[in-house]
Amino acid sequence: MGDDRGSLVALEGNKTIPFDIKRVYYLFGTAKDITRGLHAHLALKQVMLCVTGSCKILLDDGVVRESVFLDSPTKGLLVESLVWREMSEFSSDCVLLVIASEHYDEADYIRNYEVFKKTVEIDTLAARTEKHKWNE
Ligand code: T46
Repeated sequence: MGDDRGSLVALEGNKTIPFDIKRVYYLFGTAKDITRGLHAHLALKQVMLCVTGSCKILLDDGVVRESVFLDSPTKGLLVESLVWREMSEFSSDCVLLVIASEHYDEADYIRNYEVFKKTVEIDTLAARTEKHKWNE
């Protein structure tokens, strides 16, 4: 949305943001050579956007690793649960806004990559077993 006064972006739970919003936080003042994240979440879903500046987000679902460059306040990235994320290449003016589906809970974090891979394997196997049951 915008007019000759400037631009406006509205973020609404269960509309533009595809879940109930429980928490909003933002990262700023991160040095260019720093990598943050390096974890996945068991249940948490988030939408990330750079309200100013830019940064790179690497996403890894246990099979595919893909990088996305967030460089516009009109670009939002939905990160589902069980996705490993690494944020890097922060511009000096970067403010990374994160809209989260859950309150902060350290028990929801997987901070070890090998544990993450095992968790994805178990989750995939459980989903396949469930599907198989329905097909019987
Ligand atoms: C994520 C990325 C994008 C809190 O106390 N409350 C909070 O809501 C958050 C997010 C963090 N913290 C504490 C936990 C740590 O002691 O703040 C400290 C820094 O958190 P962390 O090392 O997890 O920061 P990042 O930048 O690596 O990751 C954060 C989020 O934690 C994470 O969910 O997806 O930003």
